[in-house]
Amino acid sequence: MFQNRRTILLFICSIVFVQALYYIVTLQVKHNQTRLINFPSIISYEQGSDIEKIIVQDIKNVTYFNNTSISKESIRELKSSVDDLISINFTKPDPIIYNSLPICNFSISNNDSSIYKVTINKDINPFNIIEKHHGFDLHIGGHWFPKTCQTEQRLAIIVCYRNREPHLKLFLDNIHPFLKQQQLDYTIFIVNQHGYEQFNRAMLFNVGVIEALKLYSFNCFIFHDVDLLPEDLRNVYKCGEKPRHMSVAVDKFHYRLLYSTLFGGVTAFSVSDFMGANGYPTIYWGWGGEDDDMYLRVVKKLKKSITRYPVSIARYKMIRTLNHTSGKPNPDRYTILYSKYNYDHDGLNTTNYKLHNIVFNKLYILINVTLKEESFEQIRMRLNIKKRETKKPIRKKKV
Ligand code: NGS
Repeated sequence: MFQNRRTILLFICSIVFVQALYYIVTLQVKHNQTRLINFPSIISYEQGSDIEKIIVQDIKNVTYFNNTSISKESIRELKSSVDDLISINFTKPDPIIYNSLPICNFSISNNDSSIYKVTINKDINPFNIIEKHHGFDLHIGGHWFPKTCQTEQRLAIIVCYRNREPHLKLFLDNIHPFLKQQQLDYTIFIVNQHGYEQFNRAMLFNVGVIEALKLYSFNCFIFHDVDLLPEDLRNVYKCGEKPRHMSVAVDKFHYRLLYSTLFGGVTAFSVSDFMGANGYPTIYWGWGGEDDDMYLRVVKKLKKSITRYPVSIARYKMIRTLNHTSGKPNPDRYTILYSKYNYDHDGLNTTNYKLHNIVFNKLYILINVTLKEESFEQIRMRLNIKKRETKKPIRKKKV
């Protein structure tokens, strides 16, 4: 009798155990499954208005790779998606004509400051006037490339954005003539964060890269704050062997670098360096820290150093507030920054967003998204970050 009861109990226990095991395994498989990116398709084409635009379909809950590391296959997968998007009217240079052209060779003499000094237009013009200034030779979506020479780089300028229209107008009015003079193949992406969540500058940059690569085989990315305007034409918007910090000398800081590891404002990455760093972090909500994190990614994950143009060239004007207040400083930024979390576990591969639409304006491509804010507790649990006392950064000597 006793023997029988023990056998039945043992039998029930083993069934429960097997079921639990099955449940855990299926949960794990679900979690690790890679969801492929959806491709947008055109839903409407508005003509006749001052701002001619193509609106691209609403896509809900787009998820990027769920793998823990970015592989070469992932890059290839993104690049192959370019072909699928020929349907979108994104004008590209005709390869046959283009390949017969000489390589563009933009260079400027160091002696003649009247040529390289940029005259900044400080008037805030309406969009239709800015279009009249610079839109006449732009392809839809603000794509521009030289007609008389071929470029080796295809540049996407990714601008993080929320509710700063006067800044955007000044930015567009100034950046278009600057980039055309440098003879670049470029497109400007404005990644706009909807909703009431804290601003996440870094995640918006990742979104920009993911969406841009679906359109065209961009191989150079410049991540740009909307309030910075380059003042010197020798500050060439190209990518090099190493990630570059572009906004070295800003007028607001008396044209001096704030600290030697500063990596905010404007940065340039080749596509492979960006993938190699697993993009920007997604865990900085509110102001501060994400650029320092990116600096650490370059050094620790990519195992490269950053590069800069000289202070005399990498000069910028910062557009002053125009009634704009910066986001709330993130109280947990130092804890995250110094936690030594694994960069493979957060970045481009964990960039999740709700894509509302993509609008092909005359001067730029607008990407409207909502981001899902993670609490610090969720971030801590996900990345196994220990609680610690807030520590101020050690600012290194100015260089
Ligand atoms: C550091 C911030 C960076 C920021 C830099 C310059 O303290 O994100 O100041 O800011 N790092 C942390 O908070 C950890 S600025 O003076 O340009 O507004 O970019």
